Amino acid sequence: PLSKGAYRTGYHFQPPMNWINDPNGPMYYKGIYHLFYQYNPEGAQWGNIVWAHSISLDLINWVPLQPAIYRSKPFDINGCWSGSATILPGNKPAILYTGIDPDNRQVQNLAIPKNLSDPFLREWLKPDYNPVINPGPGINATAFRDPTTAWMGSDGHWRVLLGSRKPGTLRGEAVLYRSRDFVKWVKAKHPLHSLRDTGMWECPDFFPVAVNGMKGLDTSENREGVKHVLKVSLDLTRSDHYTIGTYDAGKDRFVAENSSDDDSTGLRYDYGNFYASKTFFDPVERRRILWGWSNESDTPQDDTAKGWSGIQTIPRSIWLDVNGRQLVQWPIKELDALRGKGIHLYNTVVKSRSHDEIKGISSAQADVEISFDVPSLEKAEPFDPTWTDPQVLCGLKGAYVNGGVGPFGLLVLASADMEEKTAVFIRIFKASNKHVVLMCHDSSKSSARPELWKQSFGGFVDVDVEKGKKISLRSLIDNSVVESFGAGGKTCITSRVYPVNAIGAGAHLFAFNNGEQDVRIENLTAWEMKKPLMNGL
Ligand code: DQQ
Repeated sequence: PLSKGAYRTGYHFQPPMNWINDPNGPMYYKGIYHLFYQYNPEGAQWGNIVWAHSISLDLINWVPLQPAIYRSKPFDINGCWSGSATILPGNKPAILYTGIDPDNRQVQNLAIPKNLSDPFLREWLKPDYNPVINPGPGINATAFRDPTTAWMGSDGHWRVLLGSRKPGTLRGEAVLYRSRDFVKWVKAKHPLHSLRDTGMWECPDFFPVAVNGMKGLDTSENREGVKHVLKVSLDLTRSDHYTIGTYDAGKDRFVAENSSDDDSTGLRYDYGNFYASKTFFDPVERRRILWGWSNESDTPQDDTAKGWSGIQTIPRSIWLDVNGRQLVQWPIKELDALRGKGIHLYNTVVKSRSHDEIKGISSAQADVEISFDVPSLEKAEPFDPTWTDPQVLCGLKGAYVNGGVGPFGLLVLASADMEEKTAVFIRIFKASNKHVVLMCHDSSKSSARPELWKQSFGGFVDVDVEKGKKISLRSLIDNSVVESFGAGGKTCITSRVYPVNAIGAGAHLFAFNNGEQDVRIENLTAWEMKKPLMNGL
């Protein structure tokens, strides 16, 4: 029998117990970072939702406070659902969130700090004039939620988006509201954006990115050299998708850059278990930071037995790639402070059809950075153009299906006998005019427990591998989490796994290569990760 604590994470955000989901209202205020999140104070399943609240100086060590927004008024008596913070002029934070009213309608409420001189923002007032936005005509009252951080247009009026679905259709939409004073909101005639057949859009996020450089922009910034990103969480597939485009501030419309992208559901922040994400602007480091929720993939009965469910992924800096086609994400640099004992390998060949243990650290809780050198692409398997879904391809061509160039990468949370292991790997194919790089998490052998959901995940990596013939991987391993970043953060995958033997001191780490082509580890550094202060534990 497993000890209850075996799957708790060491450095990912978690409260001591109970259910958590979406990150809410992240912000920086007077020297302190705030994170709120959907929380059930009464158990390890979703329900009774309030906004739990934690504060931090570095986004890594967290101190818990009392729930900030809880069910107390007719306009939120059945739940305080997701929403966002906006810093109003004069450095005054305001929160817009979805309340569930006595008729189970989704209404939007405003909450303001009781005492602006408290940097912890412990108490929040919900004025009696709430709700500030009611589901009006043309809106389905059970598909109308999750207000974004608001932004100000050049006319000095605020704008906010709400996730919705056009009544009687499967058209997802980001409904736009405008306000002069943040209290009285008027619906715009047209949604900012919508797309047929995508179902309910949850947790929209809309923000500017600089065309040049990695610096983040405050949400209202809009000028030459700025593009906009619209992200929505698709309830139908439980995955987060974003599109890069132009925001026409005059017409208040978002034009997706590539019309064929506009027809599809766009790009993914993370091709694994990652949902209901939200960004915020950090004025201290002038960066935009992404938070996302990673759900359990064991059973609800396991959640009850564990007494908890859900984590937040490591906050990631996010910026526009130099190629302008996608965003790049990287764990915030503050995480490096948790790196403890480390080992370093360089210039080591991983022979065809072999694996090598990476010894010298305890790897149940670790950070591994590795760069591979692929001497030749000659043996790359042919790419079938019908392979359009990388997740399906990772299922078909898993880590244990021998290939040409790859699969090569890491086996993490592996038991000593290697019966249990989660593979993080790269596989390179040859298409008619270029090479296609695939990154996968293969969880099929992650646990000896047969009842678990062991989905493989994958994404294509938009790199020119012919050029340097190099590719990097970074994996944040944390007991039941594997969070990986391919090619410097161009493709990210998060998985939840529940090994029986590969836990604690029983967890091992390997480099592997099931391709025909030898590959070389140019550099590998693996660190044990220390435990930060995590909500009182
Ligand atoms: N979770 C919240 C909703 C949101 C959903 C409820 C997304 O506001 O749409 O807990 O996970």
